[in-house]
Amino acid sequence: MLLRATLTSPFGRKTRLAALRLGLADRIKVVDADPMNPDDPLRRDNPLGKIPALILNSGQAIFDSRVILEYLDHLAGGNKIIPADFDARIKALTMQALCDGIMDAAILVVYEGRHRPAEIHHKPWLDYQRGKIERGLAALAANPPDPKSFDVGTITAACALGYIDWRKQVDWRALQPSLVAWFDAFRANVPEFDKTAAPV
Ligand SMILES: N[C@@H](CCC(=O)N[C@@H](CS)C(=O)NCC(=O)O)C(=O)O
Repeated sequence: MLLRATLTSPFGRKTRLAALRLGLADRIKVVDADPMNPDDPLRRDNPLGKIPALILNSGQAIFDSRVILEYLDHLAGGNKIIPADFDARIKALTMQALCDGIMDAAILVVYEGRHRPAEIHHKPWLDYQRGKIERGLAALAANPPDPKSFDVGTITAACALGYIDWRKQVDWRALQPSLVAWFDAFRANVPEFDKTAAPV
């Protein structure tokens, strides 16, 4: 299978981390993708031009990261990163949605700097996105999942914190100090997490 992604994408990291931890990484070749390049096959495989996209051996392309995690869970036998128990499943999926939303807002903050000239950066828009990040982090800190659990919720929470650590859209460690212990506990429990960090 091919995974169209970059090593810096937090959504790509969700899928690389899950594949590594589930013992599926050797079945997946990561191919660097450039969403901005109209000639990149990414747009053929995902009309939205977003990464990650997983190309199955049949040629079928699946996206987004949530669907890829569902697929990896299925390949690994099920009930591995998406709990079979209904209540646990809804909880994990909601945690994933919360942390995907934090990452969406964090990416928009980065894109404002990357894709728009400095003279038209719009502070209210950046504040609006940072508000989502900060409220999301507060919600995560108020009700953190078990850091010993490896599921779509904790995977996404860790990838969100790792991404904001790197890009510094907000100072999450100062805003939510209790999450530092959570993050450290997850990293200790899941050594594969640090192995999937963006190269420096
Ligand atoms: N909901 C998507 C979000 C993916 C996403 O936003 N990926 C970013 C890179 S981290 C991207 O491809 N951005 C390019 C664009 O939005 O055109 C997922 O879960 O995979």
